[in-house]
Amino acid sequence: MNIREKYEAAKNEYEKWGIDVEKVLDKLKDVKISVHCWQGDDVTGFENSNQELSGGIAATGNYPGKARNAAELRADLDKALSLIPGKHKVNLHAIYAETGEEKVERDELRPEHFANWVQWAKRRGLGLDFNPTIFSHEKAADGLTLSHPNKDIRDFWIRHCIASRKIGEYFGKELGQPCLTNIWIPDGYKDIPSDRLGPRQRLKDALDEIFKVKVDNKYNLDAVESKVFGLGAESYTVGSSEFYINYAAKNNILSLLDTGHYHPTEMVSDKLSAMLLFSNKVALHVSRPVRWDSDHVIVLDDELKEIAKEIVRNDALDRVIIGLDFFDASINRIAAWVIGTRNMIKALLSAMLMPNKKLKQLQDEGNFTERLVLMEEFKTYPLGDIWNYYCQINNTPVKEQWLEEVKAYEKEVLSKRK
Ligand code: RNT
Ligand code: ZN
Repeated sequence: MNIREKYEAAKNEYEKWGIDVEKVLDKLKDVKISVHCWQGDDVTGFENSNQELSGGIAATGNYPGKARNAAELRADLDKALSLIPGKHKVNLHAIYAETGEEKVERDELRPEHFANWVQWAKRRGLGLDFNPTIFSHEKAADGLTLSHPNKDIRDFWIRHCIASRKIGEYFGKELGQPCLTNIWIPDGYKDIPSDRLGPRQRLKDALDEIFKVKVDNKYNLDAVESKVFGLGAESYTVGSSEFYINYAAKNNILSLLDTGHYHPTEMVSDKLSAMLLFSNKVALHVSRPVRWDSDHVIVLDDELKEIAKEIVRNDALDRVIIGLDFFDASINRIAAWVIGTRNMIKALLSAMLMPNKKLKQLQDEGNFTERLVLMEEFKTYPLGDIWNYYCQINNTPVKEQWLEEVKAYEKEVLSKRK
């Protein structure tokens, strides 16, 4: 049987459960994943400042061929995106600005420094998302930024965040789809703090300053990302989950949940329904923490599938903004993008191909036996045959065939970068 025939056979099986497979594939095509540019260069950026990656995050490994400038990063993204079905977005950080010969401080960044990115995205019909970069900088050297006791340092980062939101607005205007501008800061303490309230008060005031500046939310959506701890900030994180959930709710901005930013048995999949009851939109950084916030490439594991089910079952595909956040420097970086992004899409497809209405009904009837039977049996339904067909009709390689293209690109392009 060829791919189409296998698809027809699989489709029949799903249709027995009332699942309209064609409709599912149509719907899936409209789902945009925000692909993070920073997997392509291990979160280095192009500022040319010799700053080490800081902020309590780390990319480990030294696989050859990382992008050394924006043109290379865009070429690598082009390669990766050509192997991923659907039209997506690319997520940038302020350190990916192109300022030419001029050294532009982060608080002075302007839309024009991202004109090449916009032009590139426009030609390809891609959206762009944005992040101020509040780490890897001399003004973040002691691990404090927006909550710093020193007002000059806080003000610098406040200006950077305001500048970033304007860049986000520019992206949204130019590309005809809103940009998500997400603020994450590393602020915290290695050891037991003697004042927990002070830093949080300063962060709250700094955020108030940042969001006082009106930016059209037709073009730019603001988000804040919480965290539980970072390397060197094990005892206290200023921007904790409670802090940002409350801040976002009160100020009508988005909460961004990163799947690596909670205690190991605390699952983002379980948080989505609660968030969605109180906010119109919620944002995600889908990552894979292995023992800590290690940012491994996402695999098709139970939690990824559970997150996808929550989005699909709650009919929230247009309310959950799905962004990726992993950076593995020990494997081919293009492969990392392709593996992770394809997995995210595959997880959504898998969730859409479940008898969700029936499962919900069984729960309400208290029929937990049948609920478990169906959930388990669906795990071996022929998802792969539907997925392969989806890849084929979207002109992307089927199954592991895409690796051949990555290997060729590695040989022709990546291996020549020194
Ligand atoms: C860090 C946060 C943050 C970063 C990126 C680079 O723990 O997850 O989102 O990973 O902004
Ligand atoms: Zn994140």
